[in-house]
Amino acid sequence: MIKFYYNTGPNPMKVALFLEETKLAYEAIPVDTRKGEQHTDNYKKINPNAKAPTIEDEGNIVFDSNAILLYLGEKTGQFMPDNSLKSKSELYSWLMFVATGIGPYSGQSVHFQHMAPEKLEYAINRYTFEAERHYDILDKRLSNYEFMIGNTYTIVDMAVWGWTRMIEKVIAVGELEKRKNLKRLMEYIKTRPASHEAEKISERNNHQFKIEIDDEASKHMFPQNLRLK
Ligand SMILES: N[C@@H](CCC(=O)N[C@@H](CS)C(=O)NCC(=O)O)C(=O)O
Repeated sequence: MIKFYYNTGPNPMKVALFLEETKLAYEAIPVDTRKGEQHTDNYKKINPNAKAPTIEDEGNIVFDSNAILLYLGEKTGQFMPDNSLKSKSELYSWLMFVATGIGPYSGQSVHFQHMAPEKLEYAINRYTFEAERHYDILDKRLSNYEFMIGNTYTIVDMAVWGWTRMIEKVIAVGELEKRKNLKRLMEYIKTRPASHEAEKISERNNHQFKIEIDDEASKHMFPQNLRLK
């Protein structure tokens, strides 16, 4: 059975969606990053980057959400486009665009608006600008295609879903409404029972994650701040 190390952040949620869509058997194992569980030696053996998610499957360890989606997509053959090089060119390009663009810019945009000890206008402007630009690119792509890769719902749509669920926190309230095509994709995924199962993963498993971002949580999640003192 797949071991799925997760928290309820946008990156693990993409994987939760895939697992629920495919109904693969899995055990959900919480990694409470606000309590520092990502930094234990045991966890870093399976995720050297000390973040969630990670999976263990048949002796294989895969970390990084988009790598996990690709691994599970290839393993099952589900939610993947056809095997042509043309489809692969699109799959790899858009999956990496989400991994290296949407994810990091969204993360920094949330950080500087909602987590940083000071409101730095320069940083907020840079990251909200880049986040807006990246979501516009998704919206434009979806104005030409029903899904990110043509007419098929794939792992790329799941990767997009993970962060777009948070767009109001990433940019501002009303930002999904401004992007009608992206909104259409989000509404489609909402009609799928798997997305609701994914959203309830911690509740179903009775896992209680720490909610407060207090000094303890900040110490674990933003270790760079120690250098400021
Ligand atoms: N590139 C990684 C990023 C993973 C990531 O940032 N995970 C967050 C949850 S969404 C986390 O574990 N944060 C805890 C920390 O930064 O200490 C991926 O896509 O899996």
